[in-house]
Amino acid sequence: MAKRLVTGGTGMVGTAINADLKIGRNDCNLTDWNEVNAFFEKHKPEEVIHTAAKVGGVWSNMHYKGDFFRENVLMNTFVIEAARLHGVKRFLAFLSTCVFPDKVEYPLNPEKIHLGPPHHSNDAYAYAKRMVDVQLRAYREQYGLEYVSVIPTNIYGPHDLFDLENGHVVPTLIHRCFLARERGEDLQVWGTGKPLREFIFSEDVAKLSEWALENYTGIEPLIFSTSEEVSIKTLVEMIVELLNFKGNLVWLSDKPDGQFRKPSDNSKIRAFLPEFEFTPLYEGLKKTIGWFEANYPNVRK
Ligand code: GFB
Repeated sequence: MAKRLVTGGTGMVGTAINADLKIGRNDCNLTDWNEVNAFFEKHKPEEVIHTAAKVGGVWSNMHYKGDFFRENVLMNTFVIEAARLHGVKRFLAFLSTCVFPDKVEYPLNPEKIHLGPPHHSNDAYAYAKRMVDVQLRAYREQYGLEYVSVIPTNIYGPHDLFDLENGHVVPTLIHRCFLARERGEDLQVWGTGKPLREFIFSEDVAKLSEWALENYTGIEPLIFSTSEEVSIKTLVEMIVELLNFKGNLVWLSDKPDGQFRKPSDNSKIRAFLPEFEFTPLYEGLKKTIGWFEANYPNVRK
């Protein structure tokens, strides 16, 4: 078995992936070239799944654009370059559905990534992630490296960041709903509830990533998606039911809706793995909430 390294090994997706070596932010500062280079020199991984990234929900994407751009560009550039220099054979990187243009014909597919500007709410992060595609294409052309990338939709699951302001919608609402229930307060939800999202369970992403690392060599990023759109309102109803919250909902119209929808085309992964069963949203939420309640307050928040 080849020696496999997972960056972001303490994060939501990284914890669910099987690997010989997992590193988190305390093991190696991936925005520092000398540290990254020394790490690869010392540990000599043969395969890499690069999940590490500075990520967050719509709020943090809007308010920390400089940090999101700089940290992601540096991490991705350095990790891919260290992999090349130290002879890594197989490499998988993560993009995100926000890399797609805001105004483009649906469904989203990999040929459309560079056809126009991303949604302004997360453009800094999206451009940084688009550069992963550019770098991998360049490295393939010049060095013949068959490194690959994948595009998961909105991922949720155990070990997520349950920050009340900067997290993604699922972990943030789980945490806020839990607190509202404990304190007997109203549950505050952002926006109108009308936007549509495609959610994917972290353990599904981990399984698909392992498969793709071992089997996929194409240059087109592979979309990981259930292709099932769910409104924020429906998502909230599921979380409320699973947490047995009996209070009132308050929709905060001054908070952002973000992009209205971003439906993606999952036909390629479906064709490769016709038997693969995605975890239904309700089941995934149940597992995530079970994990959250069992681990609270020792969750990342
Ligand atoms: O997960 P989220 O923040 O990211 O979801 P995006 C935002 C949607 O959930 C918006 C609604 O329609 C919000 O109005 N929402 C409702 C909330 N209540 C809340 C809440 O308390 N917190 C949050 N965060 N949202 C991100 C991108 O977009 O998706 C990233 O910004 C990345 O770059 C990620 O691509 C997958 O789906 O809007």
